[in-house]
Amino acid sequence: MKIVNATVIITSPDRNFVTLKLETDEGIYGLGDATLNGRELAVASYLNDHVIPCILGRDPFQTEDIWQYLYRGAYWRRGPVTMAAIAAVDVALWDIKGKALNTPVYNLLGGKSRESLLVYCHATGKDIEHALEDVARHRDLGYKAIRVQSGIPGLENPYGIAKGPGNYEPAERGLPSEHAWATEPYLRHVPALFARIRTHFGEDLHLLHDCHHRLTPIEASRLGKELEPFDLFWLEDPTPAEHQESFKLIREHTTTPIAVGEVFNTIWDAHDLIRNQWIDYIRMSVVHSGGLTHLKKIADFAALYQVRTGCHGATDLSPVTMAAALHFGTAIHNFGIQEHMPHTAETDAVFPHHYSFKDGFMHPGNAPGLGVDLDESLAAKHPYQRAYLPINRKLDGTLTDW
Ligand code: CS2
Ligand code: MG
Repeated sequence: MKIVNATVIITSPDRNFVTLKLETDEGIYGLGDATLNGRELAVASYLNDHVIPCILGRDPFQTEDIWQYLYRGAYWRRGPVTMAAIAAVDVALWDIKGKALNTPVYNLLGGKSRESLLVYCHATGKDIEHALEDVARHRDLGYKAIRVQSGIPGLENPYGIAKGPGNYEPAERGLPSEHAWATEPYLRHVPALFARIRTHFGEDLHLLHDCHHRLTPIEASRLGKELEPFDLFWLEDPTPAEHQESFKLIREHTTTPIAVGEVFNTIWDAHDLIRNQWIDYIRMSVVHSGGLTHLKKIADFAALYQVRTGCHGATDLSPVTMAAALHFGTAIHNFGIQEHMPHTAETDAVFPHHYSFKDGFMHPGNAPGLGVDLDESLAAKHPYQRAYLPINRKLDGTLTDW
């Protein structure tokens, strides 16, 4: 079998998605997600201008060799644009392989280690009362694990909180908006939020919280310690992770489990975090970490240190990535949890899929390959629209992490 055609399809049903479609001489095609929120066109160009010419004519079954060719052959390794482009090719190849062998991708990755995957959703509210209402709503939808974020007194529009009814969307169309951030009221508020949730909902729900990289290691240590009585499933992205050793300080101060990795691209971003057991969950995604070929190696490495997976699953990862994550999580031994931020009906219409949600768990479906498709004529009706993630500044105007 040979790859004979490759197309990059950019569509914006309600947010931007970049998809790679690889076609073979036997009429089988595969899809790979290449979406990099706010930098979508850079990956599209990387694929069109530099990758596609090199892969036409190759055998799509050679997932390992093609991965190494794109990673090593470029000379310039790593980085989100490169690794998203490699992931798109890799995932499309696994999709082709599954379809050609008439089996779901999970069977190619080790077969079923479990029947379905525990997922967590997002509950948000402009204040504690509204957050409690949203937790109740998600519990009633069947979720067993809920990430909770709430507005902070004195801060307008903090990131991660829905502005109106319905789910929140990280990116905003147009140029980046700017918001004020202050750590002091946040640190005072979050323990009060989780105290109320536990009092109200009892011990059964798994509760999670995302710090969006905004704390210093010592601030994160304090928060982790203060949240211990509320038994969190995890505290996510407590501090930026370029300096992996920052997590040592947090680990030494708190037993609250720590999750990190949605912005990582290769094993080298997480190597020290994993081998020193400074984290409990690695959140790298199929699309931003070089695809299934690389993420499988990362999961196997993490398993040696009892670190489990908790793949990023926000709406800026397309249904192709969600499908790939579910096949991956079905097969690996050290699966922990999967993030589930449901896409809108418009996105689901552009990407019809076989995966499903029921009673707090997801299932990838049993269709050959990934079990997700792209309706190209519908996709063409939704052209790209510039969109960015918001920017955060401290009250004095200094740019901060988010
Ligand atoms: C968030 C994401 O889902 C999460 O954990 O951190 O919303 C993240 O901010 C976006 O995916 C960024 O593109
Ligand atoms: Mg996050």
